[in-house]
Amino acid sequence: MFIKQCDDDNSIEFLHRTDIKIEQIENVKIEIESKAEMERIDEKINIKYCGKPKCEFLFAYYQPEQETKANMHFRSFVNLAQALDRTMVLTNVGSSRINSCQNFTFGFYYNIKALQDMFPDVKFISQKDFQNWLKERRRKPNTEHAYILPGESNYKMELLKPYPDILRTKHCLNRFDFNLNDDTVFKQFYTGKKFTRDPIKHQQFADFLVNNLRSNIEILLTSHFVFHPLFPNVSSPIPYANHYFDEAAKITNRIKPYVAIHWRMERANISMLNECSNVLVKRITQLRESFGIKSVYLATDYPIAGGKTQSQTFHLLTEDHHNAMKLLNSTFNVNTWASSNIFSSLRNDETIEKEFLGAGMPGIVDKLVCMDADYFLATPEGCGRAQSTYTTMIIDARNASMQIGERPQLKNIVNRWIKSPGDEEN
Ligand SMILES: Nc1nc2c(ncn2[C@@H]2O[C@H](COP(=O)(O)OP(=O)(O)O)[C@@H](O)[C@H]2O)c(=O)[nH]1
Ligand SMILES: [Mg+2]
Repeated sequence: MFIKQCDDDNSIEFLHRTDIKIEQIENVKIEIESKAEMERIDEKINIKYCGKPKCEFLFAYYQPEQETKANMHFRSFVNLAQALDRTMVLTNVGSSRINSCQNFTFGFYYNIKALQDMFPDVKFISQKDFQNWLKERRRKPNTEHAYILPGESNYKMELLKPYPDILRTKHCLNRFDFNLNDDTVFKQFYTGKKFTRDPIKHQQFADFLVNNLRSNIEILLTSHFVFHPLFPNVSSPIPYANHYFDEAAKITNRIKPYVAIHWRMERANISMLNECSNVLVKRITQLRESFGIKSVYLATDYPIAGGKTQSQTFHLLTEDHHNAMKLLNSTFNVNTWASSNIFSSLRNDETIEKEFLGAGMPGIVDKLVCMDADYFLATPEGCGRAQSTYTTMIIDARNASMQIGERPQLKNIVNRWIKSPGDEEN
């Protein structure tokens, strides 16, 4: 019976030696029995956290872009978790980011129930529960690491020298009690050039990724620097948590009927800003006359509440930006998230107040107010970042509402307040 339990060669060799005392054999027996006992305990812990004797997680601990893009990237990794039949960790959020260093649970930004409905086959676990699972585990689980990059002429994968220390310090992975060390397998993938242009190539890359990440490792850690979806089938954005809808409704109910302007000032042509503001003022005046619009709502990455810009990639803020805003503000009573007393019940907490004044929470409220607006004006070329996924998400939501007859107040989907050649009226 004892021999049967020995599944490693050292123990068998040990048994064949003649110089071993009885108590040493007893010690080995205890060790082996305790190993089996630990396995049993770990199985119970696994069942508690993932419903199975063995857990297999996917932990996409870092999304490289801000909220709208991070939302899309996160869905790519849910697709991957689904293809690999792994439980997806709901990474923390904050400051318009999704990554393991943030302070807030995923549910602070997103509606987890809606995410589950979008991906009924995928199991999810919160970052906190994932950490608790790791803490409880007797034998700490092993990891494998995958990093995905754009480029190279065709898709490929290579094995790299492990870099666990960077991940521990830079991505806060020292907060997780798993084995991440020089024995961990580190895979690096390249997507190949323009891999999303052709749906067949796109699918081939996705299959390559999935096939090379199939393993029975307990934890698959992933990160990337790819700006496109990893899989060709892209689902709609993960809906925001209910409290954003509640706060947005407080604003819209107070100001309707209203025109919402999304002015994404990042990357504006500085010499155009004055004209951008002038034309916008004229346009709003016309709209008020022709559509009986009462109020003006401004959503912008300009720091309307003072301090830093609302986009972390918006660095060049000049006197021209300030003057453009002054002109708008001196002409109309402009409503913004900063002039609306939103989230008042949450803001006595210092961490939430910091988040509230940063790029995350106001960005989500602004987006929802723009989706509901009677009339929507978006940033024209030259006045800022006209090609913005943030704006696109608003346009897509308004477009969908028009199609299904929801939001009957909508008078348009989107217009740019200065027309470029090729702009369509809608
Ligand atoms: N509060 C606020 N923040 C904005 C607005 N527009 C952009 N931002 C910020 O800038 C970020 C833009 O990044 P992202 O969402 O990836 O969209 P994109 O960079 O425009 O494609 C958002 O997540 C917000 O943090 C806005 O109208 N209001
Ligand atoms: Mg961005």
